[in-house]
Amino acid sequence: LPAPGTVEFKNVTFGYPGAEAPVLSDISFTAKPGQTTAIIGSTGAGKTTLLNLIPRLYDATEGEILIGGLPLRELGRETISQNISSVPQRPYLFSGTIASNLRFGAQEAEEEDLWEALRIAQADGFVAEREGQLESKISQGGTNVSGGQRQRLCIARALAAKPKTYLFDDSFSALDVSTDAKLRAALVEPTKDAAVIIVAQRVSTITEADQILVLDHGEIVARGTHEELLESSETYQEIVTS
Ligand code: M5T
Ligand code: MG
Repeated sequence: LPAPGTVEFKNVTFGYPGAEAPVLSDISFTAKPGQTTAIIGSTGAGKTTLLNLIPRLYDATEGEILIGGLPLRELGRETISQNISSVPQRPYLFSGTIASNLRFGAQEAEEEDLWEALRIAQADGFVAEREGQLESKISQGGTNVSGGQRQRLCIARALAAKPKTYLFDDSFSALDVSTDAKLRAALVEPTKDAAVIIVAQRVSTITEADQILVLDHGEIVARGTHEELLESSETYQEIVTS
């Protein structure tokens, strides 16, 4: 079997229930542990939809998704949530404390582990400044922290769970370029044995990725490293220069 955490798409096609045209067509790729797989493409290309198939928010219409070589459809909800952490495009905090939000996928985590996750996510500074720190209150939806803070808290939550597969949906584009770079540098060590899939808007976020998939109207139109795609893909060149 492939290593745990490996994500394989085999000829996956997906359409939303009731819609005529599929949103994803014949998608095949493998995201390996120890590697970063990036997905880039214009708005509406199907990037979020593709990521959402991995924790089974929806099931593929055709084709197959395998996690660590096992069919996703045969894995229970529990197994999926224990092994895959997803930072959604609109990250969500629920009413409670910072600690309870961070312990969502890691009930056993010690305070020290939570601080470590916050440090990696570049969120320790603003948490340290809040009255009550880890015990400071979060309102429903996280409306009492800024959008960028919410995003970093959700990244910290994903890290605290120590999954085998990380999904980041546009998690870095709300950050300024320097925080984005610091955060991604800090992520290298804690995610080095995991499969990391990053949806990005900014090319600078993904130039180091092991493979980049260029998605256009639900199809992978090119794939390769940043250097390879600069040579081979007009769509990628357009994204780089836009
Ligand atoms: C791809 C449609 C959407 C678009 C296409 C989430 C969602 C999307 N769609 C639905 O019909 N129902 C849904 O619940 O699917 O959308 P996406 O996957 O959200 O695209 P993206 O993530 O590449 O776009 P963006 O703007 O986040 O860069 O036709 O209408
Ligand atoms: Mg999206």
